[in-house]
This record gives sequence, C-alpha cells and structure tokens, in this order.
Amino acid sequence: MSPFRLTRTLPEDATGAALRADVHAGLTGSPKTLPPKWFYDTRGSELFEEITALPEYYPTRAEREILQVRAGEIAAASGARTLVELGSGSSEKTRHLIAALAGLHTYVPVDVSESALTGAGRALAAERPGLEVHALVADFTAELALPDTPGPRLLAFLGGTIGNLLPAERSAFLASVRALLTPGDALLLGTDLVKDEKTLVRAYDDAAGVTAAFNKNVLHVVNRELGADFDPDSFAHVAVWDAEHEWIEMRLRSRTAQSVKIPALELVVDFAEGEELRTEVSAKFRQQGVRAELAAAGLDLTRWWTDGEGRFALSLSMA
Ligand code: AVJ
Repeated sequence: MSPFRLTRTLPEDATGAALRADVHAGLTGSPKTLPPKWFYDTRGSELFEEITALPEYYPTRAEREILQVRAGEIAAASGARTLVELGSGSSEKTRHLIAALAGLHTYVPVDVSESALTGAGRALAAERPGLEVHALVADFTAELALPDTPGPRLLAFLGGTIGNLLPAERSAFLASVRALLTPGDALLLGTDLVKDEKTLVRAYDDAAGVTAAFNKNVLHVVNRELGADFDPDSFAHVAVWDAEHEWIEMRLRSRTAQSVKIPALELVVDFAEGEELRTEVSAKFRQQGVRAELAAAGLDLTRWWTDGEGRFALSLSMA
C-alpha cells in the first residue's frame, strides 16, 4: 500500500463560485463583510506564516508549547490509531503529537491547499516510515467524508481557527464534527483565551504592519479573481476588541468616499469616507464557554491544558 494518498473532494470551480457568492453577499450587505477564508492565497498564506513569528502574535507559540509539553498526555488519553487534522497547513505543530502517538496507523491531514498537503505529507511519510498518510483536499466547513481507517480517531482542529467562525457557524461546525466521531473518539480543539485588551489588539495590529498587509491581501485576491479595482492603500487596517462578544474584529476602513468596480459580478460598490468592511472575527474563549459549546454538540470536555502564561488552551473532548 502506498504511504501517501491524496483525495480531492473540492470540485474544480468550487472556489470561484464560492468566492463570487461570498463577495456578492458580503459587499451588498450592511455592514459590509468578507469571510476570512479568502485571505489565504499563496501570498496570504506567506503573510500568515510571517504573522506567526511576530513578537506580538503569541497564539502560535503558546499552542506549540502546549503540544510540546502535553503530547504524551494527549496521546495516552486518546489512544488514537487515526489522527485527522482539519486545516493542517504545514502540519508543523502536529509533529509532536504524531511522534507521541505510538499506535498511530493513519494520519489524515485536511486542507484546501493541495501544495501544503503534498509537502507536509511527503515529509511525514519520510519521517515516520509505515505511517499511512491520506491527505484530503477539502473545505473543513463543508461536509467531510473521512476515509475508512482504524479507530479510535482523534480529530484535531488547532490554531484557534474555530474563533474565525461566528457563533451559529461554530455550533453547526461542532455538530458536523461530532457526527464524524463514534464513542471512544475524541476532539482536540485549540482556542485562544480572553485576556487584556492591549495584548489582544497588539496581536492583530503589529508594529511591523504584517497583519495590515495580510488584511489588505483579501482586496488583492478579489482584484485578481474577480477583476475588481480595489486600491488596497486607500483602506486602513483596523483591529478592535468587541468586549460584548469577546472577539477581535479586523476591518478595512475606507480613507475616502470611493466606488469600486467588480466586473465578474457586474457590481459597483460605494464606500463612504470612514466606512468599514469587516474581514475577520477572531473569538477568544473561556473554559466554561468552550465546555458549553462542546456539550451542546454532544461532546464531553475531559481535559484542558494551557500554556504557562494561560494565554491559549487545548481541550480534549470525547464523543
Ligand atoms: C487563523 C485563527 C489562527 O484568528 O488569530 C492572524 C488568523 N488573523 N492574524 C487568528 C489571523 C489575523 C488567525 N487564525
């Protein structure tokens, strides 16, 4: 049996159709919004990698610390023979977990980026001979059909990416994750935690301006894919803490009154001076809230680990 397999579940034009629908809905609504998933073209993924190395952006380092320190405990508690990772990207942080899972039979990385999956899959197959790697090119917010592999399964969703979903999207997502699991399977979830406003805002508005470039990159994506004429420099990067919802919002604020043409949608979008377009919500959590959201989906939170500074949490919950 070949150690590396790749299954494509995204139809070729799924991305284009979804982008057109999202941009149309988001820019004709009020307030204007764009979903954060469109940040991640090649340039956007590079900028995100740069963000993870910024002094102000603590979540990646905090989560890596937890995975390093707790990999043995996570492995023992799950006993997983199959590890599924949603939004696996480069699988860099997962290495610790894979190394600790002694009985691991198959690793199933799931990502929209085929190049990330191929690179990570090859490296892992070389590092861990005998480990089956079955990569899935798929959008984890859509329905997933997992390969038939031995249980127990551990499904990992790291990085705090669940915070990019709105509350209703989050509960739908957790319910669909729960539906993939059978008794004895587990979910390993990474959640960034509520902390002081200054630390949070700095993490999303760094001094070097990398996050600003990442935010504006979504306008380059819309220009390239839909023929739009956004001038990214005519928008200012804004990061605000919404204390009521306990989330960070990234926005792009129009510096002037302007009209933007989007030929592929036969649409002209007017911005008032100072008008803001919301590009991302990044929710921050508390243990009680995570426990309640998991319970609502039929998952029982059994373990909770944080980094030494209590900034980020990994939870393990059982189906
Ligand atoms: C993709 C969820 C890890 O919300 O912190 C980083 C994306 N946005 N800086 C986050 C992001 C701005 C990020 N995650």
